[in-house]
Amino acid sequence: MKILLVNPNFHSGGPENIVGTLPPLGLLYIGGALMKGGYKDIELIDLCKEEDFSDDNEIGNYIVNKKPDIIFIGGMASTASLPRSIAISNAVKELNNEIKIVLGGTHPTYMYNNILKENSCIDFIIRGEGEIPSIELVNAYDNQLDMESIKNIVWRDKSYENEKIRVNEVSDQIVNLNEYLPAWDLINNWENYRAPTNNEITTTIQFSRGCNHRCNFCGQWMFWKKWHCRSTESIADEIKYLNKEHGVTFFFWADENPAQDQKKWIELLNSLKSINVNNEIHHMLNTRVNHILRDEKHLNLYKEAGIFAIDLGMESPLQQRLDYFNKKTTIELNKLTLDLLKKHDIISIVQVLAGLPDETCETLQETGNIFNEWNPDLMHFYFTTPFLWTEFGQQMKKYIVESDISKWDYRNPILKPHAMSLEELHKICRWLKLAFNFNPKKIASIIQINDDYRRMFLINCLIQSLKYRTGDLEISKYK
Ligand code: B12
Ligand code: SF4
Repeated sequence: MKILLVNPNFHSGGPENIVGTLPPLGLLYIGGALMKGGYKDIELIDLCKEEDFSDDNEIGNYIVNKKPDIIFIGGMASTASLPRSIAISNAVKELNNEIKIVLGGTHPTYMYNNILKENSCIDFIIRGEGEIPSIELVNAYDNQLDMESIKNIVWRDKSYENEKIRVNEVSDQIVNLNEYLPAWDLINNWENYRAPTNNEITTTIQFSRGCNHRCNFCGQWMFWKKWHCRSTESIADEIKYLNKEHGVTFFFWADENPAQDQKKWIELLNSLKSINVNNEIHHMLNTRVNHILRDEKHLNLYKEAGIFAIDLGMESPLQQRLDYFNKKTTIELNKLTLDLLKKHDIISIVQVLAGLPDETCETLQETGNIFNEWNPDLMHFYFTTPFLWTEFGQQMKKYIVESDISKWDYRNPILKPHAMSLEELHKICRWLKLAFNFNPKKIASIIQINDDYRRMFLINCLIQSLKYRTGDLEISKYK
């Protein structure tokens, strides 16, 4: 049984320009699970890195020549990359209709009905965490067993005259993250994964899945069902292995909320500190404002562990927005958090959500002014994106003006504000970001940073931010 894991070629710029396009961790977890299930003939095709194709037909040929029985396909940004997954699957099926194609990830987990109805090239969809259903599905296919008992899959029942889409029961089971590990050996060229900002070999890793918060625009908390993590030993061992065997020194954490359990988190930071003896390992992660404040007296430990930059989904400096998004924080606490990170020489990266229906030139200007005053090290302007499985997505349906989901990547406006055109929204956000990043005071303060690593990282981030400006690009799908 030959299995291919295919990461579709999709790029959207933004944070990719800072950390790079990293190994596709979701597919590597699926690969690890399938190997554990006894399937050894598995290959990863990362089309984000193998880019010498001129069209989908060439990609189809390349894949079909590898003679797979089953293909697992899915991009990390599962909404915006879906059209690429579908185009590649169509190209494969045109050449060989016998190959089975399985799709997974967040978007298919919720939008399975539309996807299967509209795309005959997809045979199966796996919903939620993919590890266990992937093993069960391949096993059932391999041994011609019934698909009915496999939880979390959606499939085409051909025993009906016109075929029926069957949606199997969803399991309550949560993956034991100590038992299922990514199949790192499937990566054949780690040199592909150097970050543009520091030229270090980079990867995503994951300690925990899920989040106990309930922000109204976010579907991640419901996707993972409940917060669960692996042992601190197992992730520390994985970091040691990746560093020693593959030279990885820059780790971008995939966790939504890694610090949720303070006891485990501090234990983990101590393990990370013990393996960061030469200060060569660099971690960048997302966390919440309340955890930075909670851990104030441990922020030196964060640094000793190798955490040099923290991404904060602050979303807005306007309290009514924070309340609407259900962020459960206040603007005062947000400001305090940025001050604390600055005091401890940890780079702060702030994500801002712009483009709600009530956005105006004034609210944008106020957002820019407040962030200029708060002075995080970096700021990303994202356009609020109404994924339909979220409460926010349901509320925003009537304001959606962009139906091409390849643009649902936070870099294109999807909702039309009442008081401004999409072009105005675009331009103002771009201008605010440029004015923020290239404020002479900011540049002067970056140049004065004593630490070479942080100074060069920030300078390179600014250079990269010029390369693709917010919402200004149409990157070719083949480049
Ligand atoms: C790390 C990360 C990045 C890194 C890149 C990592 C990389 N590999 O290149 C950076 C910062 C560069 C980045 C960029 C972007 N990202 Co991002 N990113 C993440 C993050 C934090 C972790 C992704 C991850 O590795 N998760 C861990 C793995 C194990 O989970 P998983 O991928 O979901 O996989 C599991 C299941 O979904 C399923 N599964 C997944 N794929 C498949 C496929 C098959 C066949 C099967 C059966 C199952 C299956 O099984 C897996 C194991 O259980 C997530 C949020 C999150 N915590 O997941 C956002 C997230 C994936 N990113 C998102 C977005 C929008 C983007 C960007 C478009 C933003 C932008 N404009 O730049 C770009 C797109 C870049 C690209 N080329 O696709 C969104 C996607 C939303 C959506 N509905 O599509 C997310 C969910 C963030 C969010 N909350 O909105 N990202
Ligand atoms: S804190 Fe982050 S991961 Fe958790 S619900 Fe809010 S946006 Fe989603």
